[in-house]
Amino acid sequence: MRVAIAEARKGTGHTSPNPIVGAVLVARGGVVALGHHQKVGSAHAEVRCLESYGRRLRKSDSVYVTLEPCSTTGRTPPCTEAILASGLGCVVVGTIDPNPKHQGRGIATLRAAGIEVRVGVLADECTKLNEAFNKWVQTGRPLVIAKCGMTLDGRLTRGPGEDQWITGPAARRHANRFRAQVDAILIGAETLRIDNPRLTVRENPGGRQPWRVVLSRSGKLPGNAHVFTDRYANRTLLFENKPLDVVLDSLGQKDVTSVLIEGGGEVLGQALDQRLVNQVHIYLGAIFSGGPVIAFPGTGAPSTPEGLRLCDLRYEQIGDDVFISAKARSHPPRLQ
Ligand code: AOF
Ligand code: ZN
Repeated sequence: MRVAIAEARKGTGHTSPNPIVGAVLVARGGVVALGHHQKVGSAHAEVRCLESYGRRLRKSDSVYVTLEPCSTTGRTPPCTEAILASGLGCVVVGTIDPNPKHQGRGIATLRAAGIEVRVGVLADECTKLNEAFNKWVQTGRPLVIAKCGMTLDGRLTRGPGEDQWITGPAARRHANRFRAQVDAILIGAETLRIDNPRLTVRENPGGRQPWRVVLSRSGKLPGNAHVFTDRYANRTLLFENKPLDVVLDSLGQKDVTSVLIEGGGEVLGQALDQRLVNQVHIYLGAIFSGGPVIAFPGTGAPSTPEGLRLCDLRYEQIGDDVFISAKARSHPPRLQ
């Protein structure tokens, strides 16, 4: 299953709105084929794996797959049929497919046909492969990641000129590389006016350009901004006077499974106040600034227990800066 997980990761950033999935075929006592899902509309992991081996299998042969095989025809035929046709006898599944269309049906179908199915091998790791897909397919809303570069004292500073950056070049490249893993990058109108960002995946040649989403109250925005005029202009969406949760729902309907909020403070504060944030990516720059411009304003939590508690923290030093990634606890502890 570890090999299947590594195989699945080869699809990172390319399969949305489908999950990343990896499969490993074990026949005659050894690994004989690998396969991963590469792109929506193309063959699923198990099918690629079976096709690349291409020979008749026996009851003693097994396929390991990070996600339950699908059992209905979507853009591609059901994987359960390919598995049954192959002649193998055992399927080892990492995790159940949270897609309501599947959710256990593939496993039941295989068992009913006499295949031995083991479920839940490295289940946590397999589930974590697809956090965006898992949330989107169950709720219709994309996973929300709040990204912010801030000073060590939690402030934002603004230009001008060469020294405008809070974090160093390595941290900025790190942040840019992540863009190719999300389906949309969202900013507020104020950020567009002041920073005029490109929101492109320039550190990722060959990476997919995510949607660029701009929220504006008035809709009055500079028509010559990069996001409206560059070669990805058709990848920019403008939402006028819409609450953030409504925007998220309508992005979900467009098959956006993940959104990276890149500021400014107003949008980040709103997302936090409304408990819409699932993960945070914080870059702490090696600089103090003081002053009134804080990174996450908004109303704020009335008391510490009502704050957004985080888990699964990772701290990484990048140059002189610190990158912190974390997940919001899905069920904040209840007030006593
Ligand atoms: C699998 N193996 O490699 C993947 C699966 O439209 P389709 O036919 O591509 O089906 C998409 C759904 O299939 C997707 O929402 C998810 O539930 C499942 N993805 N299943 O057996 C795979 N990528
Ligand atoms: Zn499938």
